[in-house]
This record gives sequence, C-alpha cells and structure tokens, in this order.
Amino acid sequence: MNENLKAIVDEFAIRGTVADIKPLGEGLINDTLLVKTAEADAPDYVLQRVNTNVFPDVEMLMGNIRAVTRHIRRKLEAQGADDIDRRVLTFMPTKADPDRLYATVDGEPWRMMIFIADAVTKQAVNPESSEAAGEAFGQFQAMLADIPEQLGETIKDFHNMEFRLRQLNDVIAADPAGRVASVQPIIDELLSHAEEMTVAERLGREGRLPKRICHCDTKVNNMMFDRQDRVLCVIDLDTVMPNFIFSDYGDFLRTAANFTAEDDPDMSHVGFNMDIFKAFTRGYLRSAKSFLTPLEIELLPYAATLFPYMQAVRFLWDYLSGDKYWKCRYPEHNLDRARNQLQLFRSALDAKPAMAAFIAGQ
Ligand code: GN1
Ligand code: MG
Repeated sequence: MNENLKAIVDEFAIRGTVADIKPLGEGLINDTLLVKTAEADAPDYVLQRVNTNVFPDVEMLMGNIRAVTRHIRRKLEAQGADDIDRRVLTFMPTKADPDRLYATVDGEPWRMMIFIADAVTKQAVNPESSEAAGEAFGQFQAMLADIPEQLGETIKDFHNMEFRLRQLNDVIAADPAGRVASVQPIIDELLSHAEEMTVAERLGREGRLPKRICHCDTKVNNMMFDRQDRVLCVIDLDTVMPNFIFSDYGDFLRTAANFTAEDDPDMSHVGFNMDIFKAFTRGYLRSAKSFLTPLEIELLPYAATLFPYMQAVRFLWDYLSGDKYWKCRYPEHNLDRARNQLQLFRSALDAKPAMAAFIAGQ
C-alpha cells in the first residue's frame, strides 16, 4: 500500500482500518482512489485530490458541497428515507477540525467520501434512463430550492451566455491563431442569434428569472443507479452553484438528445432526438413542476437550444484561441466540435414548436 496515500487517509476521521488503496474510475479532472477497510461493518471510502486548476477556490467548493449534502441529508431524514448513505454523498471530516471536509497535504487538497456500495453508473442513455435522470435532477433542484446558505460560483460566469459571447468577440478581434477568416460563415451564423440567445440574462436583470441551485454538469454518468436500475443519488457536485435552471435541463439534452457524440465530424449524424427530449422532460417536470415558475417552464425549449448554442460558441472560441482549453486529438478537432454543436442547435431550433407542444401537454 502506498504510504503517502495512507498518511493522507490518516488525516480523516473515518471508521475502520485501511486495508487497501487503489485507483478508481476514469475521471479526467480529479484523481480518484478507492480506500478499502478491513472491517465488514465499516464502509469503504473514495479518496480524491481536487484539481485546483479547474477549481481554484477549494474553500468555496467544499463549503458549497457541505451545505448541499447536509441539506439533502436533512430532507431525506425528514422523509424517513432509509439507506441515506447511498442516497446522498457523505464527505468525511478531518481529525484536526470536524468542521473541515478537506485536508491539505504537501499543498494539495484532498477529500474523502463514503463509497456507495452495490451501485453502478451508466455511460449511455435510452428513453427509460433519460426519464429517470430527468426526475432525479429535478428532485435534486427541488430539494435544494430552500437551502438557507448562499452558495458561491465555483466557476465564475460558467453558463453566462453574454459572457461566453464576449469571450468569442474578444478572440475574434484579437485573432491570435489567424483562423478567423477561415470560419467567417460560422461566426456570422452564431452572432446572428446572439440577441435571442441571451434572453435569460436580460430577464434575470429585470428580476423575472430567479437563479436556483443547479448541478451544472447533468450527464447521465453523474448519477448512481442501484441493481434494479433505480436512481440512488446525484454525484460529482463540484459545479453545484446558483444558475438559471436551464443549465441542468439544457445541458443534459445537449449531450443525451444528440443522435451522435459532440465531436462527430459527420454532420449528417447530428440531430435533436425528440424521444429522449420527451422522456427527459416528462421525468424532469414530474419532480420540478412544483417549484418552477410559468416563465421557466415556457422557456424550457429555449434552454434546449441554448446549450448546443453555448457549446458551439465555446468550442469556436477555443478554436480561434489556438486550442488552449479542450484537449484536441487533431488540429481541427475543436472546429468539428463547434460545427457539430451548431448543427445540433439548428436541429433543436427546428424542433422548438414540437417541444413547446409537448410541454403544454404535460
Ligand atoms: C467540459 O470535463 P467535462 O467533459 O465534464 C466542460 C463542460 C462542457 C464539456 C464539453 C468545467 O466538461 O462545460 O460542456 O466539457 N466543463 C468545464 O465537452 O468547462
Ligand atoms: Mg464531469
């Protein structure tokens, strides 16, 4: 067993004796390990190093996570739910300070949480798992609707469309990679929709659209299912922050309701899948209808177009910047991604009337 890792685990107030520590999963952002305990009645744990390049403010990040997991745990307790350690992530306090949920070792922040046993994640969706995901993400937002703490923005302006357009316009003006001229038609098409796609920010300023606590990384692989295919809990809480609810609704559909991967270079594969849309929306509205305003519901089709649009803007921004943010496997990778998301945006725009009709019938 790696003695350095053992020493890190030793910072935390856990139950049981450490028997083994080994790598877990394939997360790209944080380093993740499984800590096995010797005793049958002690849980196993997940040990994770937080990537401070992506999340520079660990104090804020872990403050958010503490507030969110405590709040959900209290709700589950009040409902008389059983199996609570599998229904919400449980982060372990440090020995030095029971109020602290991370330990800094050699300048690196580490955290530990209870490993959820007998659970699986899914990588791909079908209508059934999309409906379950919609219901679970809606429930997650619903449970956090009355959280008393003010959460911080762990990534500032993360889903702010006006900000993403400013970034694009800045890089167009500077043209550091000399690529602007070659993609002018894409730029023109994206910018021609700028006004309609920033409606959320304007309504927010007018006080007509609230920010609520959102997950902000609503992919199907960010939830755990039990062996009977029921959703146990939502995981990967690093991006939980206040946002328009469109973040969770729209970003799930952006990945799940595309007929193909976001970087498929064959645009004839790209399109908006209404079966996934309907299943996800049915599940989401079942749990979120109780707290959504009529305006939020009316704007859900907009949200389904917003996230492909935002992602096209972000991929094009990175392409024009010289590919600094996303890893590229070939020179035009970001451009293919931007084209793909633009095509998905067009397809979602076409589907807007059908989306609105479906939502009206819910
Ligand atoms: C990034 O790392 P990953 O794949 O979960 C990005 C998302 C984008 C996504 C597009 C912190 O997410 O916002 O939608 O790439 N996350 C960050 O592939 O920028
Ligand atoms: Mg992620």
